[in-house]
Amino acid sequence: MKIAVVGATGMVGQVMLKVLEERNFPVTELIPVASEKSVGKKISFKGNKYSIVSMQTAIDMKPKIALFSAGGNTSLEFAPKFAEVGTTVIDNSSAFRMMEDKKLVVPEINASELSKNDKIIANPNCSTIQLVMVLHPLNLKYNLKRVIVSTYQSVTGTGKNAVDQLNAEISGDNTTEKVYPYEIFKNALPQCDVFAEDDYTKEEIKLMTEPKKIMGDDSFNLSATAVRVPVQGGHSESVNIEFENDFDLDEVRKILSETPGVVVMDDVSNKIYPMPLYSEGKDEVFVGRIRRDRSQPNTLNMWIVADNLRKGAATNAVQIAEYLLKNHLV
Ligand code: 2RA
Repeated sequence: MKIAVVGATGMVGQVMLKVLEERNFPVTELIPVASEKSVGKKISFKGNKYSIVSMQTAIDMKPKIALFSAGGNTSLEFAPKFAEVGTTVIDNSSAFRMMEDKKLVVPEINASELSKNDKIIANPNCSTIQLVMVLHPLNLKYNLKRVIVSTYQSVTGTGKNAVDQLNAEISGDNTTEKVYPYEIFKNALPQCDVFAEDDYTKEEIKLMTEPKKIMGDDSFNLSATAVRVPVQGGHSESVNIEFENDFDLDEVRKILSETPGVVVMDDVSNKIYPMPLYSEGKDEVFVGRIRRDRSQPNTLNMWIVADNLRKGAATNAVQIAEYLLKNHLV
């Protein structure tokens, strides 16, 4: 199958290529796309060398699927052009996520919504994906009433320049270009993305809106605070969940441990809990510190960690492509 990866030289694009290889996705021809300055450069994939091509060249090659991770403006301009030539686009930007006529998909939750008519499919925000992987099975059992989430997000979510800023600051080089408004090393920035309405950031608004669309349920409330921390392995989230109905903690752990793609790491007597240093490079969503909230009935706290570049982006996108292929939707 002819597959394009748009943004092939970016952090997520590189992980998309890695995941396509690891999962042995049936790529017969790879079409790597990046900015004009990268056209002609070679990249390796499955032991072969491929030249990076321009967007128009890729469109003209009519790939079956195009995985996009090149920013919202690029997606808005070029995803429809790929769709016009019959390509199915899986887009990792926020451009199409909340559009009425576009599907926002986490395969374990709502892939069944997909049809042959979906030519542009939105991949959810990384911090959303790990959250809904845990919320969904619990919602089915206990009915969510209100969710409060505080995130501790990896600098990889901002891209390579942010990782470079952190590593430069760690080495004492404070001359590098600042991606963030402040130093990130030894710091925590209560700002992921730009501020929008009601002094929430765009990241927080994504966390408060995308889960309802993915889960097909707007009966519960969400409030979010997104924080950037000097970490590289993945995003962590402290989540407080109030249900309509009471729950049993052992049953909660059993439900989550039986949820595909979720791993329960919850044995505090042995200091077993999820941490981003150990989630890096893995595709599962790790959950621990599961405990009843003594301050309010029907409420629990938990800690959720995942590699934001993998299940939070590249792996989820490739899993959507696998679903499309398996169900003859491409
Ligand atoms: C971030 N979720 O972490 C956003 C985009 N990847 O910055």
